[in-house]
Amino acid sequence: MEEKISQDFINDPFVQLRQDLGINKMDDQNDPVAMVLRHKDVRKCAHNYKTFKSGAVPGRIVVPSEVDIRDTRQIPFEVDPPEHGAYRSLLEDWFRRPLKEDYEQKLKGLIDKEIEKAIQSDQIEVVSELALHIQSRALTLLLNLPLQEAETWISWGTHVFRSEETKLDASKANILYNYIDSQIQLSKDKPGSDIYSVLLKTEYNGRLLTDEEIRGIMILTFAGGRDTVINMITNTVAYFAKNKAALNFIKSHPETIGKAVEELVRYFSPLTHMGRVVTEDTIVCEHAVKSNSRISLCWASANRDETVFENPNEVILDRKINPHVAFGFSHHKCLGAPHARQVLKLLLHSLIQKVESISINSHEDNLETWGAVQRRVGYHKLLVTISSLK
Ligand code: EMZ
Repeated sequence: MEEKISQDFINDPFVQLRQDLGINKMDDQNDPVAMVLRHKDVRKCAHNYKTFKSGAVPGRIVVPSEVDIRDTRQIPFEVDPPEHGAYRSLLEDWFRRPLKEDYEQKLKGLIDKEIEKAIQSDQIEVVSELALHIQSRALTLLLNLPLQEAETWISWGTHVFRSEETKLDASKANILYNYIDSQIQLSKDKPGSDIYSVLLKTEYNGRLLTDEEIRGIMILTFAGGRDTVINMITNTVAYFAKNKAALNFIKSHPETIGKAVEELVRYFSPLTHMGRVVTEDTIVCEHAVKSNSRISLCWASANRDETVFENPNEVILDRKINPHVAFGFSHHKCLGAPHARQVLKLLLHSLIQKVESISINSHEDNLETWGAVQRRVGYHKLLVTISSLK
């Protein structure tokens, strides 16, 4: 019981501040952020794009801010309505392909293979040997590129802008930018059916997308769905290791997998928060915020709001009402969400079909620090043994 309490504390470190103040003030590279913690306020601010904008200097709405390592605007993430919707509608069909049956079958085959490999090893490090591999190989389907291309992405490690030594690593970011530029050039020279070739033919406002716009779309595709998906997979494996009954519950109730996916995403909230730049002096949750300062929408805190979710610190795999905001809310909702949901759904299918139990041999937490608050967003390392269903 004691272990459960301390674990919940790490998972919902915002509880006291959310209840008492509704805001967590923190500094980020001398550009402070007021984190908005309550579900209702998060949704209200997310909806009000005129006062809380995404279309600021590229990189500034990310916390920690990426202004020093990035000039390219990520699209549609750093664009506000109405342009946001216009860009989004160009991309939506492509990013919804994961819901098609033949795509799903391919993705299932790919994830099954990774789980089978994991079962065959005596021990596996989940972050670098399972989650990163699934994320990168699954991405080849989303971008419609050969599977082999994933080897390059795997070599970059879990985050494209962060390395072990530094939180914002410009030289690492440059590897990604140069890679994207060379891919755009390759598709110009020899058009195919990959995402770059498709974007090069796409029209926006009666003209073709520019290279800079394509770069912005691709940086988002690589950066936004990387550590988030990796944390999601790693947390899920750890969760089933610690809760064998939960794995058995899904085995006997596979029809709950859709709800289980939403619940695990709510509970783990792989992206803690996302910033906005304030356009006029205003009040958020009774706190004055100044024009040109930053707030952030704390999805992780909103998803544990006890005024919205019953028993918020419990994973209820078949939770009926689940208005979580883990993929964002209102205009800016995650473009990669259909893909991420499919990856998690098929991972659950694979686990219930192939796995008897999982045991954790050792782990190293991945803790984030937001002002006075620390949150465990995932693991740096998670060594497990996965045993096969007989
Ligand atoms: C940005 C962000 C997008 C950012 C929805 O989240 O994800 C972060 O991991 C990246 O560092 O650049 O893409």
